[in-house]
Amino acid sequence: EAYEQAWLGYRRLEDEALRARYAAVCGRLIVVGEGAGLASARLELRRAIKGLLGCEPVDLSAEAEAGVGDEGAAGPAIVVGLADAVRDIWVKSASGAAGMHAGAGAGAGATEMSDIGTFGDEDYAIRSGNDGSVYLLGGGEKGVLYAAFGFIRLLQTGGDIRGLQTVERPAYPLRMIDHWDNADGSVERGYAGGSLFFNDGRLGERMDRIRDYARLTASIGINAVAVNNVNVHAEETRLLAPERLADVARVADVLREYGIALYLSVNFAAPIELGGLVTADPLDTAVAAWWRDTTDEVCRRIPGFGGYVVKADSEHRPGPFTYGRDHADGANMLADALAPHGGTVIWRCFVYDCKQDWRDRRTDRACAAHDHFMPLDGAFHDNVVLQIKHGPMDFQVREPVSPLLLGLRRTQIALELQVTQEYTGQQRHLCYLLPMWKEVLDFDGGDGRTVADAAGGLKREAGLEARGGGADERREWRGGLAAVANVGTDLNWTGHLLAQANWYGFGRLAWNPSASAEAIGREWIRMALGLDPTVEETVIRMLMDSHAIYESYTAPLGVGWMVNPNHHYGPNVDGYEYSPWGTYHYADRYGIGVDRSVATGTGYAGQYPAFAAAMYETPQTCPDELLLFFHHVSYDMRLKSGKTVIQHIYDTRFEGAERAAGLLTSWDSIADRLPARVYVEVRERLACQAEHAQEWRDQLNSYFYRKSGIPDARGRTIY
Ligand code: BDP
Repeated sequence: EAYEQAWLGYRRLEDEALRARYAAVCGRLIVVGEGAGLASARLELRRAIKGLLGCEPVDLSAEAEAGVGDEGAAGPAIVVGLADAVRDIWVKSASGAAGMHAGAGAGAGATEMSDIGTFGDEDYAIRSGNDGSVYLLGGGEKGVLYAAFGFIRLLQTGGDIRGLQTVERPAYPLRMIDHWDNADGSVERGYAGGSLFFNDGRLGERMDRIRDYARLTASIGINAVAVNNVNVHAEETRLLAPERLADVARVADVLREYGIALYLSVNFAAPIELGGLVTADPLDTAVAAWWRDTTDEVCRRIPGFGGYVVKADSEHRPGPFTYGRDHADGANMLADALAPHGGTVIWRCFVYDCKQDWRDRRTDRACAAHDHFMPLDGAFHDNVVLQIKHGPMDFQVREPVSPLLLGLRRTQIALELQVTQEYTGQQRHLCYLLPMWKEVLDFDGGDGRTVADAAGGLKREAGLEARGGGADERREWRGGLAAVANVGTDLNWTGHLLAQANWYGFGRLAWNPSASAEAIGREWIRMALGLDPTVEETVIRMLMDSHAIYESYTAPLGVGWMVNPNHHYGPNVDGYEYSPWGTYHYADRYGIGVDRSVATGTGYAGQYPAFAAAMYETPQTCPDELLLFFHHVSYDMRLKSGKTVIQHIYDTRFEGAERAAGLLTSWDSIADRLPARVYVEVRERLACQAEHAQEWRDQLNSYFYRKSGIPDARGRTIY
């Protein structure tokens, strides 16, 4: 059923004329060459054409292969293959040497293919031939697959398929999704049912669904997936055991057909827990040997294995600190084990003290990642990528950008985002995250080098040169973007159906970080909900407003953390205030916020490049939305908006709750334009959000009224 295929549902296009135009080209399919990626591309094209246009394309691949093209039946076709292979045939056919085209595409000059000689494995072109044929050309098999999905997207979004001259290259080599799935079938911070991969201890029971997952994931250009939780429990530690690898390999096989490399999250203490050694010291030769042997076996069983994801010395996870070693020692030891197989270590920088004394104001969790990792810049081996959360704390709805992202110049990095909505409404509330992610990617600290650049390794040569590094220090860049998955066994994948847009959007941004949040949102709407312009206009407004709405009824002005402990859903202003997690707002009767200035606070502001550091240093220059993240201020301080802090809190809570209710009204306005099931289930979530936003409003307003004693200037009811 289309519903269960998210944006690859391929419902029949309603516009008959459009269907006819597409069908004229899509009636014939020629796939040049063989291989798993090409097979996946062919299958997907057939499926899409059949669904969208209602006609099975005639597959002429075999005829084309045999060179028995029937010139009499000449007409446009879709020609799919590796750029090099197709070009060779193209050149031949243009010179009349072979009849490969089965009548298709002849006439487009070979010179137009000249630029594709430099294509990497994942790059692709979509080209129109003179007779209207469409050529889907990849540098490698992955490129072919992406070309096929790119073309299908054109059809789904009602695009013009004449005169195509598209060339696409991904901005980053690493475009990764991390699952926090546990072997028992649960998902840490999962809000869409259970694990797709695990079921009661077994891995890969739901192969059909995993295949659909691979299709969806490849369709947005994701090429790496870690299947298990970064918190690796005993059961998942055992995934490295030879008897469990067969299951892992079965899953990896399916992902590989879609150009996706499987990664495993590993337990740093696995040599002890699994290997029976007495230590996991990364500098111990027996430990290194255990990892080498284990990794050899993993890579033997899983061709194209991606590598390891590691959460070490964080939130009670074991790590190199236990042995007096640093994170470079730990990461490099694993990197050496993976290097002969081309694998990568994704080492997480979410390292901080989760047992701090809340009475001690000097320890600032926000400083931790920078403090731990900046001194190690340049110390990591070539196949280590440091994965850095977008903010210094933990995926709050508003945080400044992590200064570590811009600070590291000689280390490969990946920006870590959280698609699963742990702190952004848990897929019960609508929160389209792309506007926030775009702000992160575009942030530049004042010197023009953005986070998007840093994640792509751009402009880093300058840094290397500056410290005298020569060509041998320049390495192949492996970094990029990674994100925590928001999918599960729910039939619509994401619980809140509109949360699919975050999954879709993450992949599209990882492919091209300069695409706009709105353009990506519109694409998703067309693919998932159809081509009705009223639906599109309504839903895109809902998506684009939703992050601001969520922010406006939850924790104000960047302070964060006013949620219920543990599950993190719903308001609880002091829930984390007297806890060891480093998550405080310091509200008292005079004011609120965390002083992170250099002059009088924790010094965190000083971790930024000069321009940003100066901006954040004083309340006068700090942007309003981050004021309480950086400063402790009185309730009657005036913001740049002209309002006092307290009045801002009241106004935005009232507005936020109203606007949340407005989302429901918008959705209701398109009720009869949506499939009934989609309408009903999203409506239920929006109704719940509207109600819940009032709870947030009331609890926050009451708290701050009681703390400050300052009434609402507009006299609204505060309990
Ligand atoms: C926090 C989550 C926790 C994760 C942790 C992490 O609450 O479940 O294990 O991040 O990223 O946001 O390691």
